Amino acid sequence: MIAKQYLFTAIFWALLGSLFSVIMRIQLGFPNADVSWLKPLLGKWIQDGRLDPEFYLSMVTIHGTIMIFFVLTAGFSGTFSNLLIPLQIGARDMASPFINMLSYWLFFISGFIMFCSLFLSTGPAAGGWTSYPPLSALPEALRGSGGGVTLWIISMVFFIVSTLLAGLNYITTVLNLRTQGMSMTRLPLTVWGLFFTAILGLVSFPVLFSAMLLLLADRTFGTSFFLSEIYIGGKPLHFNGGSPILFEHLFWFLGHPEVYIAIMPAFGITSEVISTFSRKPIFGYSAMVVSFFIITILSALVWAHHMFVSGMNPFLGSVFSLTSFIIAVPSSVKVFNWLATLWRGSIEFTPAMLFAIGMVSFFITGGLTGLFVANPAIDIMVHDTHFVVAHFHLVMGSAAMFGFICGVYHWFPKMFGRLLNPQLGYLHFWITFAGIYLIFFPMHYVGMAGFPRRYYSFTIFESFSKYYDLNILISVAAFATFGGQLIFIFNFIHSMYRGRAAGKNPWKSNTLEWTTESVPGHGNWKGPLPIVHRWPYDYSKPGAKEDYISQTVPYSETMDSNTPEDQQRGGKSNIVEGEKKDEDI
Ligand code: HEM
Ligand SMILES: [Cu+2]
Repeated sequence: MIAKQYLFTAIFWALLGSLFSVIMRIQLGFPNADVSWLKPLLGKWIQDGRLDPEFYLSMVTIHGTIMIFFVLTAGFSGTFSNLLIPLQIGARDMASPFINMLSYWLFFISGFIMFCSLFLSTGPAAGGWTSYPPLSALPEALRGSGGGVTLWIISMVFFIVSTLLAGLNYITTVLNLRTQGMSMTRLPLTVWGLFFTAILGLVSFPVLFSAMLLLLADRTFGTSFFLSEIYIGGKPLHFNGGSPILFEHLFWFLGHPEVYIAIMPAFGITSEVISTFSRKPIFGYSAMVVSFFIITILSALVWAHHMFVSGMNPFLGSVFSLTSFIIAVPSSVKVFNWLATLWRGSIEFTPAMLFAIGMVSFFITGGLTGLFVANPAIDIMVHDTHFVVAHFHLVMGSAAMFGFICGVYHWFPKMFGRLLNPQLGYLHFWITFAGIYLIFFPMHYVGMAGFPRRYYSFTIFESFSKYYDLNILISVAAFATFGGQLIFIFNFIHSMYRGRAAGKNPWKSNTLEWTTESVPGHGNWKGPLPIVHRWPYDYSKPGAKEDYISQTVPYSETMDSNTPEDQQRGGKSNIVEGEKKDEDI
C-alpha cells in the first residue's frame, strides 16, 4: 500500500518535473518565438509574449529538485523498498510499519510545501538545485531568492527527515526480518541495491541537513556561515568571515552520493530483470555485491570533483580526480556482468527487459563522459556547460529513470494483479529511448562549443548562432519524449482496471515475491512464510525440469541443477539449524 502511495506520488512529480523541462526547452529551442499561448498556464510569468528570465531559473531549480529528490530518491527507492524488501526477503511487513507511514507523509508534506512555492508572488526558488549561496542566502539577491528559497529549505528539511526514517527502516528490515534460509548471500540483487542505497542516504543526508539549517540561519538570523563581505549597490552588508565554499563542500558531500542513491536501486532492478529474461544466472553475483559495497564507500570520497573550478587547492583536485576515476572500476564491473549475463542468453524482449537494456546503454554512454569531467583539465573547459548537463542526464537522469520504469513494468503485475499492455510498452520504450539520445547526445556538442547551462537565452552570442538548429532538434525531441510518457500513463491507468489478469508468476521468476498471490494481502503470505533453499538466479540449470527453479525449491529435488559448490556439499540444503527462527509460524 505504501509502495503504491510512493509510486503515484512519484509519477505525479515526474510529470510535473518533465513539464518544467519542456518549458525550458521551449525557451532554449525557440528563444524568439511568441509564447503568449502559455499564459493560461504560467500567468504573469509570461510578459509581452516572453518567458520571464528569473522564472526560467526557477524552472531549472524546481525541475532539478523534483527529479532528483522527489522522483529518483523518495519515489524510486520508496516504491521499490516498500514493495520488494519484505516480499523478497520473506517478511510479513517492514520492521516498523508506523515509521514507514510516517516517512511517506513527511515526504508528502515536503512535496506539498514545494508545490505551494510555485504560487508565491516572488516565484519559487531560483538558485539551482544546488542552491549555492550567496544567491540562496541573500533574500534580496534576486526574486527567486525570497520566500521561494525559504520554502525550498523547509521542504528539504521535511524531505531529509523522511529519507532518514525510511532508510533506518529499510536497513533494519533487511538485517532482521529475513525468512528462514534467506542468508545475506542469497539476497536478490535488488535488495542489495536498496540496502546500500539506504546506508548511503543515512551517511550523507545528515550533512545536507546541517547545511540547510546553517543556510536558514544565514537567511533569517543574520549569521554568516556561508557569506563573507558582500556589497550590494556599493553598500556593504553586515556579513563577514563566512565561506560559500564551505557550503559547496557540505552540499556535495550529499550531492555526489545522491547520484548513487538514485542509481543503485536501478542497478539492482536491472540485474534482476536481465537475469530473468536472459534465462541465465546473473554473472558474478558476489562481484556485484562487492561492487555495490565499494561504490557506497567511494561515492562518499569523491564529492569535490564538482568543485574543480571553485578555487580550492589544485592538489585536492588531483586527489578527488583519482578517487573519481577509481569509481569507474566497480561501475565497469557491473556493466561487464550485465553484458556477460546477456551473452548467449535466450533473451526475451519484454518491455521491462528493453528498459533494463536501455538503462545499461545510458549508463555506458553517460558514464564514459564521466571520465572526461573527472579530469580537472577537461572539466575546467566544460564546467557549467551543456556538456555536463548531457553527462548527468544520461548517466543519472535517464539511466536511473529507466531503472525505475523497468521496475514498474516488471512488478506492475504484483502490485495490481494485471499485466501492462506490452505493445504500448514497446511503443513507449522506443519513443523514450530514441528521444533521450536525440535530446542529450547533441548537447555534448553544444556543450563543447561553450553553451553555458542555466542561461536563459543565447541569442546575443553571435558565436552560438550556428547551433540554433541543433537546439531546435533537442527541443523537438524533448516534446516528443514527453508525449511518449503520456502513452505510459494511459497504459498504466487502463491496465490497472482492464489489463489481462497476471497470475502468481507471469515472468517465471525465482524470487520469493512470485510465490505469493498477485496483490499480496495483509501479511504477504497467507500460510506460513516461505523457506529459502537456494540463491535467486537458478535459471536454465542443466537437468532441471523447467528453466527456472524458485528459491523455495529444496536442493535435493533437483540435484543436477545445483551449482557445483552445492553439489560438493552433497546437495544438502545448507540451512544452518537454528540460524534463523521464523517468528511468524
Ligand atoms: C527528457 C527529460 C528531460 C529534459 C528534456 C530535461 C531538461 C533539462 C534542462 C533544459 C535543464 C536546464 C539545463 C541548464 O540550463 O542548466 C535541466 C536541468 C536539470 N535536470 Fe533535467 N531534463 C530531463 C529529465 C531529467 C531527469 C530524469 C532528471 C533526474 C535526475 C533531471 C535532472 C536535472 C537536474 C538535476 C538539473 C540541474 C538543475 C540545476 O541546474 O539546478 N532532468 N534539465
Ligand atoms: Cu559527483
